[in-house]
Amino acid sequence: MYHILKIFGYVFKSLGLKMKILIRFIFSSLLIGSVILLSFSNNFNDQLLDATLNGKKKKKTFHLLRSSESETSHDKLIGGLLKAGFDEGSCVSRYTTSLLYRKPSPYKPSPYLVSKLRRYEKLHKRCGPGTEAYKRATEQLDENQVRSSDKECRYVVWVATEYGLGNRIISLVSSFLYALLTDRVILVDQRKDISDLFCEPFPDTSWLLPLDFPLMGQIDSYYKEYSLCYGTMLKNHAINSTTTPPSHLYIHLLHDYRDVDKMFYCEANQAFIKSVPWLVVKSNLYFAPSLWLIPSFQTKLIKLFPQKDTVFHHLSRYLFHPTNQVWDMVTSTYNANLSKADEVLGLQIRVFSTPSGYFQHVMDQIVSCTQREKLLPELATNGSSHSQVMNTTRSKKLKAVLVASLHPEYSDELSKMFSERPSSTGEMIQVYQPSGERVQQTDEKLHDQKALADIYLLSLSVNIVTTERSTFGYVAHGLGGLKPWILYEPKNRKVPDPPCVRALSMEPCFIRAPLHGCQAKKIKTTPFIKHCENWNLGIKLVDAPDKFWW
Ligand SMILES: Nc1nc2c(ncn2[C@@H]2O[C@H](COP(=O)(O)OP(=O)(O)O)[C@@H](O)[C@H]2O)c(=O)[nH]1
Ligand SMILES: [Mg+2]
Repeated sequence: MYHILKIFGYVFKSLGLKMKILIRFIFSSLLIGSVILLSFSNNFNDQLLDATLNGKKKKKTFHLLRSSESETSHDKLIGGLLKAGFDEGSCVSRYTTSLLYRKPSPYKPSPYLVSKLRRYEKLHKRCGPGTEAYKRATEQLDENQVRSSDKECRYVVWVATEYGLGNRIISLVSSFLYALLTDRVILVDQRKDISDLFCEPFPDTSWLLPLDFPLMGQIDSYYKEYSLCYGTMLKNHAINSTTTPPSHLYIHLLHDYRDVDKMFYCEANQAFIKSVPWLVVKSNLYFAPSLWLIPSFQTKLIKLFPQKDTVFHHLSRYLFHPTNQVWDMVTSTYNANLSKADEVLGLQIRVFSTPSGYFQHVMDQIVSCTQREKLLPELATNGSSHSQVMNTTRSKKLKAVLVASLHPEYSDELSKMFSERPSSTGEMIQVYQPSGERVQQTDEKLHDQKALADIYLLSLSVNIVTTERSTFGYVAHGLGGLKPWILYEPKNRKVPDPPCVRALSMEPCFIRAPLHGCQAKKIKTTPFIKHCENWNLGIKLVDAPDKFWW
């Protein structure tokens, strides 16, 4: 290199003055031109990236986002959960989400989970849409028979059902876990707005089920009656040891499933299912806990998730990266309203009664729960002014309350309450609600994007209060690695006593668990499976040893 430069020097010296000036001019123009081009191409991405980082720069206290430290050394691959090398600009949230969290997640993925995900990514790339293997696998669907030579790729097709975003996310996580455990590739139905919400999670391939998938015209009609519904085949005694496996099966795991459908969770039935290349799954449930009760899966699961209540937390952070549009909503709200606070309390208020709306007893319940659990301060005694309280108390903390609800009245009331009278501790309480959609409008693009932004914002809280049996709340606390306080369902329009309870774990509840089938005994005796708080029909994962030692 040194010699080349030396030769270039001699040649340059020997040139005339005009030639030298011309060469200098060309080089300088090239340099300036490329710098301008580079900055232009990064401009949009930088703006979003900046939006993510800006909130952090405004932080006041140490435990919030620490500017220089988190910008340079933040764990953008979240402990190896994510793979490096994706284009950062097309999905800014992928590597910057962790910047917005007030502290890094204390839950680290196991090395086995990390290596399993890397192997999964390779499998998905080999079998995903557009590959020869995918083409061969879909040809089997036309012929409706399994070619023994073509067993290299097997699939789980996750169908988007009519249920809300929370249900979609929890069932997708469960289906992905099933795919991981059975070496299948997951493909997601893209006909609803999934690609307006999430970026592609796997490198150099796609998780979207191609629109020309051969069964696309039929899958909406699949239900319990369908002859290739697995439960129905069992009911009709259509499966025995000599049955040739079909090229696809429909697995019905919706809340209205029958005992025969629940036999999907039995170890003995998995052998037949394994031989079927295409599984079309409809679910609105978080069925992961029951996968833990299938003995051959449990061995793998213990290695994948040594801390058993981290399944949803890790898999949701691995799979779901909001699109730039949604991320813009999250970061702009965060930077404008939450970044300056010393602490954020998330309040997720879902009113399931009909009619839904604002109710005084729900408002009273929220105040009662948050004050009793010391999540929000009491109000100062009547007559004391803001300045008096500030002078007599030491705390000058700013607490932001992020409210997610379809009804804006809850945050309005809370805000009014804390603006009219100071808090007894001197803490400043600021209430903020990013959206107030009033009615559920699932599959409206902007509505669903706002819902996802709300879920992400809730997940950034330090503490979170959610509503009993709300899957929207499940996703927010699971994603955030937060053990929520759960608001009990009010009965007869009265504030429940107690108003809320601390959750057993950050995992979602499997609200329609197969309590009476092959897993009945195991549900009772497995230490890391518990009935959900106040909901005996459901089960959830908690962190506990694998076996009882007494
Ligand atoms: N933006 C927003 N949408 C909500 C909120 N609560 C409910 N929704 C909408 O209503 C749907 C409710 O379905 P789901 O997510 O399954 O939650 P669940 O009904 O509480 O179990 C969501 O997907 C949203 O479309 C909220 O707090 N914010
Ligand atoms: Mg729901």
